[in-house]
Amino acid sequence: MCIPATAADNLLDNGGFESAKANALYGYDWDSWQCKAITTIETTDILEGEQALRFTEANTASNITQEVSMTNEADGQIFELTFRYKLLSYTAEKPVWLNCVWEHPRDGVLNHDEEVLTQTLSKGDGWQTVTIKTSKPVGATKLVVSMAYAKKTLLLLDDWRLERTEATEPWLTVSPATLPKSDAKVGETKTVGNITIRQGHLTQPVSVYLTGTGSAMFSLDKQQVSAAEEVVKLTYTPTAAGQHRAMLIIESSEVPTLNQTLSVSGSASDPTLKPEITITPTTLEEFECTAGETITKTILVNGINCTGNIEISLLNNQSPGVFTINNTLMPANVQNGRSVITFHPLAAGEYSATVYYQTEGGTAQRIALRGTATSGEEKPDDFNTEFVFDNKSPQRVLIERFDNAGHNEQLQLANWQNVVVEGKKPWLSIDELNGEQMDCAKATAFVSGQTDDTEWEIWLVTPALDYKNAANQVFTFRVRGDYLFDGMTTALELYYIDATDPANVHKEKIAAGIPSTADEKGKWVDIHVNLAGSDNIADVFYMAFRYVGPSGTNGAVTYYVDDITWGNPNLPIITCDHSQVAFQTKPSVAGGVEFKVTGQNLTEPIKITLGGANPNSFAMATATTTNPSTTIELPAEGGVAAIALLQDAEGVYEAYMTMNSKGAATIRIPVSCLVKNTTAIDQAETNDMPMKRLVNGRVFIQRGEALYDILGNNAN
Ligand SMILES: [Ca+2]
Ligand SMILES: [Ca+2]
Repeated sequence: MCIPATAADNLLDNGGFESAKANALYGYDWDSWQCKAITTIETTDILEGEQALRFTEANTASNITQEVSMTNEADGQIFELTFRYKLLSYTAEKPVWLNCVWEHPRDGVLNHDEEVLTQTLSKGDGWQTVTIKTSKPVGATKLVVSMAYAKKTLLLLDDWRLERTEATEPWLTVSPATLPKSDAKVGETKTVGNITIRQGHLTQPVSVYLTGTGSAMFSLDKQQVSAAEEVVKLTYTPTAAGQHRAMLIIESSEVPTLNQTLSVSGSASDPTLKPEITITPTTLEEFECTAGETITKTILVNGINCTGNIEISLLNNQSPGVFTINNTLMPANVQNGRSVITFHPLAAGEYSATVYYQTEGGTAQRIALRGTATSGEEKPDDFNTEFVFDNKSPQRVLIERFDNAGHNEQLQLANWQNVVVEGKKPWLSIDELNGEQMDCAKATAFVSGQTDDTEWEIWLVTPALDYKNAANQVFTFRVRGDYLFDGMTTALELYYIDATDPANVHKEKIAAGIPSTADEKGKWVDIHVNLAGSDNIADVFYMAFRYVGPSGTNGAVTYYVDDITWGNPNLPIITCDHSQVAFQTKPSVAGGVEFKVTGQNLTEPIKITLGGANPNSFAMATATTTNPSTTIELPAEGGVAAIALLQDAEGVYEAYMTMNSKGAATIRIPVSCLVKNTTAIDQAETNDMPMKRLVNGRVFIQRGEALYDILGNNAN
């Protein structure tokens, strides 16, 4: 059992001024005290121990100061600070005063207990004792204990104390707050740290234990602490090479809110194995930028079985300062250490260098660096301006959803082409727009603050596609146009490209119905282009989006494209059992037709809306709707619905039903109803044929006396 540390431990180092070392400049150094005055050791007029501090000369005003770390003290802990001093001589009206402060790592000096911490001290006769109390502000890490004195003040100091006053609530502190990573060889034992655990007002012992995958590699010299202050030793004895991690838990079963957890990690090497450095990636593409710009690339470094540090050096660096590295040393068995290489050319030209990663006994790894800088005046050519069709590895399936898009960054996807034929901005990727998740491709010729009307032409070309071997021959995409206006000259066009003969590339525009009018702006539209059954399509072909339009702020619009697919075996499709709906009824008699809609691979419900010439003359209902409406919804798998009409006037009523669901091509079903006094329905009735009735807003089917709902259930 340790001897309990009492609350009355003096937290000041050398508070009794018993330790002094001769110093050529000021006479003596007093350990942790900072004192820029000439002092000597007083051995007769003392209060405590065998000596006191004596000022022998004080030509300037100064102070005597000690910084006390408070990192491991409980917030709110009250401290008692006792100063004992004897004024030998002085001339100032205010010869001595306190100048103590609490400090916070982020906020600096805190305005806390100022009235006691910065008070003027009495002159008095003989030894004076001043005792103040101050509490630890939340998050403070340091108390600066300081007494200041005026010019020509000579003093004796002895027996200064900084003590904790007894807390009344349970408390527990652990120091240090973090533990360093340990390195050891297999079979060796290294001390990770000595952890000081302090506590008060706890009646049950505090448990100390290790947990986690690597905990067997670490050990503690005790499992419980109950003294006011106890030190627990944590050691690392790896039995196998590798990285080891564990958690050190300091747990009070009594007051769980006081529990603390420290991460413990160690790295073990086996001296019988060859040290190895691995780097990712192992090669870097050329650094390209305009002179004056900066590009960085990061290499991840891992060391295994290394016994010495990993040294990083830059060799063959002909133009020092153009290529630089962020560090020259990494710990022996670093895990994913970040070695950042910076390219910062100040002039146009070509640059090269080599980075070496080496460790004692290991094989060095190297990466060749190449960089090209263009002069600032040149047109930036960081995007492609030429098409390259290689026809290699055509894809049977293409599903591009632009996940993990950047924020208005150049769209770069393997095997895709992003080509600026004319203009200054390629296709971009965009992650979000005004809070809306986008993750799609974007094309625009909008340039803020510019009214230049140069015609831009920018292309996004898919990878090579396999026509014959695809599961289906349907090319799909979603598209949305923002800022569309009637009469605009900007267009987003869909192209089919046959590059079988690269010297004679054939591009053909396909009418796809991409939104282009003001009332279509801001709405996503799913478009499916079925290329099945065409003899004219090359075995290997490409699809492409071409944005063309004026740049600047005059008339530029923005198009977004997402979910581009080819041969998608899980193609979302909406089908309807009617390609058109036509029926007849008499004035003031409801007529209607039910229809069945099927959804395949849909993730969202099917929405059916009415449009066309007389949409409001009709009403639709599903088996579950009570009020027929011009808008209904069926579940993603589809279902049965009905469309009906009830009009007083004779005539032909026409509309169309639009059916859509995210990802599926929108389908349109034309609807027409002839309202006439003598109709085929009359004949049907007399012949006891089934007919439709709209009863209380729902469509029913009447067969003789029996009434059925649209799902065929008897409704009598
Ligand atoms: Ca003393
Ligand atoms: Ca997307």
